[in-house]
Amino acid sequence: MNTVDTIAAPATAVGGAIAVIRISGPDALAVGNRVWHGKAPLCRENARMMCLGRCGGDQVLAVYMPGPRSYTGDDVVELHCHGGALAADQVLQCTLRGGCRMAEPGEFTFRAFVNGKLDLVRAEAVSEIISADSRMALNLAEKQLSGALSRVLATLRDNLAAVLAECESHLDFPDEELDWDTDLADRLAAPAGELAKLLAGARDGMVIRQGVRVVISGLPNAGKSSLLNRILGRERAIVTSIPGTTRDTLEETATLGGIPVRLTDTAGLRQSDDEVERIGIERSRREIASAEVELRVLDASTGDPGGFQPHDRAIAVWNKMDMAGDRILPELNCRTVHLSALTGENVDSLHRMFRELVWGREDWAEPDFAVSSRHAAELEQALQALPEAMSLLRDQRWDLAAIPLRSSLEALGRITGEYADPDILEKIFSRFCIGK
Ligand SMILES: Nc1nc2c(ncn2[C@@H]2O[C@H](COP(=O)(O)OP(=O)(O)OP(=O)(O)O)[C@@H](O)[C@H]2O)c(=O)[nH]1
Ligand SMILES: [Mg+2]
Repeated sequence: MNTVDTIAAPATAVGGAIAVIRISGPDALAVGNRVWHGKAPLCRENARMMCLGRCGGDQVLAVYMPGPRSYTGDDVVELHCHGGALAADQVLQCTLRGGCRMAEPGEFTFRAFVNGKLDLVRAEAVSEIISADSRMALNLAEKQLSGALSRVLATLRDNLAAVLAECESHLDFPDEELDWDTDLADRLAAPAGELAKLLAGARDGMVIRQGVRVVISGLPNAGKSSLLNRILGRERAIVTSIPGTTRDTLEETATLGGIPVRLTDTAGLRQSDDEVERIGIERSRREIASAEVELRVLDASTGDPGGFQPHDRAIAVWNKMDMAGDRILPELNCRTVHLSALTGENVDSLHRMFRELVWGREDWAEPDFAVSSRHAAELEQALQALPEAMSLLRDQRWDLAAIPLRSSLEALGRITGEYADPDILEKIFSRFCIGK
């Protein structure tokens, strides 16, 4: 990806009523006017106004957004044409013949980053907004795009940079009797605490971004597939009164207690002579072993816990409570809910209990920011360097103390993109979709 070509790509997905072809770069205006013709050419006077004209034989609305006040910071022209793969492609081909190169995935946002419109953390948020599949993931991405995390990182960087600057001035004026700050090492305590706090939020970030892998397990006929359907709000899995209905594992994404989850329904656990069912049960066991949370469905109409071994990542779900009558159910040594997947009764308590299990407490509130695993790896490095810097500062080894301080600052810089190396940038932006 370079920043001198003029690039073009569809900015909308195929299948919409309208398609937008975006052009960005030094020749955007020239290309726009080469392929689009209206009453007047696009120019400064009609900038940011929708102008009706034609492109190839089609009616097309065009808008010119001069840099630097555009998404990319370059000159941008957008052509809004009829949706549909062919109509949009015809306009795109015109722009390519008119002098554009096809944009690579994320290249518009890459330009915005290079032009200083966004730091890397905010650029990453753009892609997270597009891929968000839960309300919580969307909220987090929107806050990150608005700069919530960037501001915290900037303050941290400023504090570390101030200590480094002072450390370096000791080197520059070693013999001067200046009014030295004697507590330079102590001034690293607050940034270290802040880094540790950010790292503590990394798990929240992973849960919100990637979701939790949840397996629904239990004896045949306990109501596992009914529970899956109830959580999804649609008849996804086959439900019958015949034990052994589900044979293969079945995975769906959903939200449970507002948390994004990948839910796997499994074949009921039992001894079976049927080869297909045996393979299915083997898959069930693998899923149970690898899931982060197990929802163990138990049939309250029989009261049989079916050899379930309670553990702290499990929720025991006594299902079919509508048929339990006044049966006394055995106490299980783990989180337990009583519900009916058939009637929906008390399913909300499963949502609540799941939230509590995942967040570790009831009063958890959505964070304003939570770092991603990429950020966390860099934060670890930034934090690890500080104890050494502190001890060298206490020994007044200014030259040596500057080294871990700089490495800590560089790690922060790799998060925001100040120091990011081209390979990392390439990797991050290639995950974007075309046209973003
Ligand atoms: N009364 C009542 N019946 C239920 C409830 N949940 C499930 N059932 C019934 O129990 C039977 C088995 O339900 P499934 O959801 O297929 O059970 P499963 O655990 O997926 O069974 P397998 O796939 O065979 O392992 C069906 O007839 C359901 O209608 C419930 O809460 N109350
Ligand atoms: Mg089933």
